Amino acid sequence: MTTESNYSEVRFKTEPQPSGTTSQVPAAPKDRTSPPKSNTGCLKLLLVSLLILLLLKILFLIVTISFFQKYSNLVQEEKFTLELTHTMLECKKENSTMEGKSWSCCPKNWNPFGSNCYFFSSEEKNWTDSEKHCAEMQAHLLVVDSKEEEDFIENNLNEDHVYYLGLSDLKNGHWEWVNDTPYNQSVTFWHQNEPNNDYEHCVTLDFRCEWGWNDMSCNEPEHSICEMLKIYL
Ligand code: MMA
Ligand code: CA
Repeated sequence: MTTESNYSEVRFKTEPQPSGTTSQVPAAPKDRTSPPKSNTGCLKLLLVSLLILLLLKILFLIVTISFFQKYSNLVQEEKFTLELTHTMLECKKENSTMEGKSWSCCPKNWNPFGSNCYFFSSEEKNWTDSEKHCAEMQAHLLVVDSKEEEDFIENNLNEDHVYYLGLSDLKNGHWEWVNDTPYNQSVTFWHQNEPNNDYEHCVTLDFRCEWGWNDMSCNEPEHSICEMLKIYL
């Protein structure tokens, strides 16, 4: 406070004195009282601003810390689950990053296509056990969503094998995909004259000059195709 009053004194002293107006000298003490008033106003404003700034900083810190805690928990959980299921991943650098993650991965020995990974099982099991086997690998039996996906799958199959898909009418008597994707008649690849038997409730891919779908008994041991979403890291 003393320095402030000193400063105002200095200011008054250095202010140019109008020549020949000695009668205006008593006006100085009047002015001397007003600057501290506006200074306290400024000081209050400054203090309030600082307080708001401090509160905002604290709020920002809380939000940032809770976000990082949540995010790191998520990453840890994902890592933990995946390490138990798939010990080896094969990853590719992605150009379009998904939520800041720049690697898309499939388990070793799985085939990447689009946003999915595919596994062609060399073991032959009935339909239910084939689906179980996929589920044990965090996947499900193949669900065909497009002609492109069907073509990719067909190009990777062995013509001497028959493969189960994730399509059956076991539950409600109409065709249903294992992951509840709606059955779309315009995205089906049935062989000619298939499906042909009311007692055949599960769908396979088999080769008859070309690849196509067939309704089959669910008890027949066959190969199968598993599908899972790519893992983004
Ligand atoms: C034939 C054909 C199919 C039927 C299977 C059963 C190989 O294909 O009749 O429609 O589902 O046999 O094995
Ligand atoms: Ca059939």
